[in-house]
Amino acid sequence: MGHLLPFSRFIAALASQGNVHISVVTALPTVSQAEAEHFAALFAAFPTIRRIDFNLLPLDDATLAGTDPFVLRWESLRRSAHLLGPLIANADHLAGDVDIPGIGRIPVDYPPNVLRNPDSLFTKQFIANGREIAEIDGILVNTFDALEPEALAALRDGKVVPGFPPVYAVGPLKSTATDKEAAHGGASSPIAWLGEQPARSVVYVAFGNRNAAALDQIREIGAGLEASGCRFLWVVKTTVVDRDDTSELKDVLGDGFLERVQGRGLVTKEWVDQEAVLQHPAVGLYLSHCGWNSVTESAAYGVPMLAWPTLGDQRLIAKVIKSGGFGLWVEHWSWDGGEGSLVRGAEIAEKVKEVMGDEAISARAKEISLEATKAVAEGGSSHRSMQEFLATLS
Ligand code: BUP
Repeated sequence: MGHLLPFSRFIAALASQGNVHISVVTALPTVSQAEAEHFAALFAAFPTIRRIDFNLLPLDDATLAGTDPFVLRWESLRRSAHLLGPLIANADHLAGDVDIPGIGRIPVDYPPNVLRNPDSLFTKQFIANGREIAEIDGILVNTFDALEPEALAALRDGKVVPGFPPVYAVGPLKSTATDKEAAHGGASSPIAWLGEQPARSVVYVAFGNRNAAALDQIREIGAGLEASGCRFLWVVKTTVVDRDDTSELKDVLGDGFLERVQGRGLVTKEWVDQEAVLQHPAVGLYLSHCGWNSVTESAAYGVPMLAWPTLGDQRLIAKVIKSGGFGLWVEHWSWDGGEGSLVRGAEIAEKVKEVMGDEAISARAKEISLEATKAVAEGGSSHRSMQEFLATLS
């Protein structure tokens, strides 16, 4: 902390000069809780600072057992130093970052990739729709004030576009009976299985409706879950459309996987009642693709998240998790299938264990969930927004 404090004071002094673009390289994982909290407070206080996560190589060296953790930190920095140059060089290529008034600077690779192509049909629709939005009567959003305070304030205060229409944040919207009809029930259902697991012990793993991972990535996820030692409930998708999926789980997951994890891991290709899963007391972490519904559901039920965005707007959504402090986003994890992009099981296991043991994240997730409950209760921000919206109809 003796090094970190003067550095962050220097950063604050730089930031107060105005018109200075600041990037801060944070070495991860942090050694102490105090350090983690200090970083979180720094980035919360200066949202325009670009954070570059420097994930240190793990120190698998038995000869160092018993060494002072801060000395070990120097050693891992020393051994990872060769990664720093490429990391910073890559950050330099972020030309094209997006400045959103009231929000700050968004790195160029957060918004959907397709928007970088001005000729794509999607980009043309996006721009035309964006212009029209400023003309409409109001906007209903499935979010709540405590989840996205800056974005909502920026829109409502006219910082993004002067005279922007009213924004009614009415979330989190809860599931209805029709959602549940699609989920399979009975004694072998995931909910029955969760009932047999200890509190906060299970990692729920699901990557949404349309994110089919490549087979080698699926197997690395399996290896990671197995190596983490945690219990897990994993919804596996191998095709973009479920009715095309004729594969057998045991072939997808590889020889002996299901037998090895029997009892502590449940793997399914079926649609699960995700809301029921997330509100189950046995669930302690959601490893997620960061679809917006999934994130609001996890926030509503206070489940910490490990963010692994795959496509579209999911990196922007992962940023909400990071800013909200209720999860961890390992920014270099991708699904692009490019050479070297495969995320290895060992790293997945390490991050799963890290978030499962992170009390600050868990406490923050609980806080957000309380905020969500307050928001929709009588007199809460979402409840009031809903009333204001209804009043415009009469
Ligand atoms: Br898979 C699955 N059960 O098994 P998102 C999903 N869901 O209830 P999307 C289940 O579907 P993007 C399952 O609770 C959420 O409400 C889940 O929506 C539910 O992701 C919804 O999270 C999924 O927004 O990707 O639609 O896959 O939004 O990025 O297009």
